[in-house]
Amino acid sequence: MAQKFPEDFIFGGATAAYQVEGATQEDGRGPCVWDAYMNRPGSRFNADPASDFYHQYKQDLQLAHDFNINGIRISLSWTRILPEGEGKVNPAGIDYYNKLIDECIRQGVEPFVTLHHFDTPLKYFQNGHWLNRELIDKFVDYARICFEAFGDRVTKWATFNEPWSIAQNGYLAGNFPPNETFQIAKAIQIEHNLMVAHARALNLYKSMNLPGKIGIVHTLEGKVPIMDTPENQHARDLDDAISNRFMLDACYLGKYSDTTMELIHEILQKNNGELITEAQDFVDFAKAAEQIDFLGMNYYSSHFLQAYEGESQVVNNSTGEKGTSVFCLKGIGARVSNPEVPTTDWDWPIYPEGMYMQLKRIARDYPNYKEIFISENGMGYKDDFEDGKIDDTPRIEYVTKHLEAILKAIAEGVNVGGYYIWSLMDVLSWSNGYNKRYGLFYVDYTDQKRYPKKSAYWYKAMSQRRELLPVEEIAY
Ligand code: BGP
Repeated sequence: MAQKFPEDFIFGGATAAYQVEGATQEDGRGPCVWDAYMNRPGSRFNADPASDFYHQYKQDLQLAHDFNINGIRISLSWTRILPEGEGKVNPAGIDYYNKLIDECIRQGVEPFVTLHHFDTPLKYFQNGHWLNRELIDKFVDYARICFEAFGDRVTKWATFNEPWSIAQNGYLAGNFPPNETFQIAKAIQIEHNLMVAHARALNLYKSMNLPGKIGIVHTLEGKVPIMDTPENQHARDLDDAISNRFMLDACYLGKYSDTTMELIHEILQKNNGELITEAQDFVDFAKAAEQIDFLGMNYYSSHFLQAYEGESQVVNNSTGEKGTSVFCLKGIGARVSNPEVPTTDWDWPIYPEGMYMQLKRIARDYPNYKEIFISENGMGYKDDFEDGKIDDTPRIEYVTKHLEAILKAIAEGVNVGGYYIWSLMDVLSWSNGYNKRYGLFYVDYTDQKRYPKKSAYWYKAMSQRRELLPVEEIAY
């Protein structure tokens, strides 16, 4: 008999405020970093109206309900709640999220709420962003307001979405604001500061005796040596340390292990940088590591590492033109293509083994973890729309392989409580715009109509039967 997903497994869909809401100027919302960035001269796209979730949320939650989706990741827009980032609360912002959360519950779609999904208030971004430690306290103040307003009903909270993407994309690859490249020391400092903000918000939540659970969402990229030489393995370890291990240690060990710090110091030394920490940070880490309820794991892809001695160089593929990416970091390694592994049009290797490896690795290296949710996984694809139909079989195949990896890890004892496909409906992609689609529901951006893709019917049948289904079984 085919392996079943656990009884209470969540088949969810993921979104993020900035990528779906639109309405960036409505009802008193203040500016965040991405508003200024997306509206810069020469920008190819912006966030209005995105998927118009601000107005269409009832329709989207009805669809989620009808397609047997029992969980949704949403995030809160900091500047909808606090237009200035601090100070006066905007009642319209609180009102919107109250209505949204209530509607989720009414439709039986449990909300998994992230406090920060990349959209830092503009003012703080301009004032040093996460390099400025003052932002840590501002974040905790904002978190308190959210916990007080929504904590009676929200049962899953995440402090941050993908701290690594904030650091890597903004300060190494240069495809997120502030578009800096190769600032390796800054990236590591930002990771640390974000871990402090995470720990303090989590500890605050735990002191408030609210009924829900709290964790963090990390993107865990698989790292594999392209050929098994000691030099390539070391490049793998270095890339893994900066991308994954450094922050997992903070969240689950409550400190950075000696081996982790050796790797981080090696990277810093080769890039003439230093890491600044305060003694209290580690007190907060230790307390949070004891209390963290779950890890949200986003997984899309893995990197194949080759030893590299040269200067840093990065070329981002943000148009979907296959084979155009370059990613080499000084003191770390080169991410090279593996001819045996297929890629998406955006050069992301499709490598479900990497997901399995990361799940096992959490269970092995951080045995105090309680539960893991796959908080994002999915395939960016240029969907063909024909007479209201979208046959996205490649997406179904991609997701199938990843769900197989999850089932394998579950069978071997890893506690995975749910899967949130990225994305519920088509959304704005941060650096790729609107032609890179991920949704179960197609969005016609001209009139905001939704069309269930073949994958939506497949996902529904799977969620009903709690087992993987061959794509051929879906009549569409
Ligand atoms: C994750 C983010 C999401 C989402 C996804 C897909 O890193 O948490 O917000 O955008 O990646 O990425 P992209 O849109 O760049 O393809």
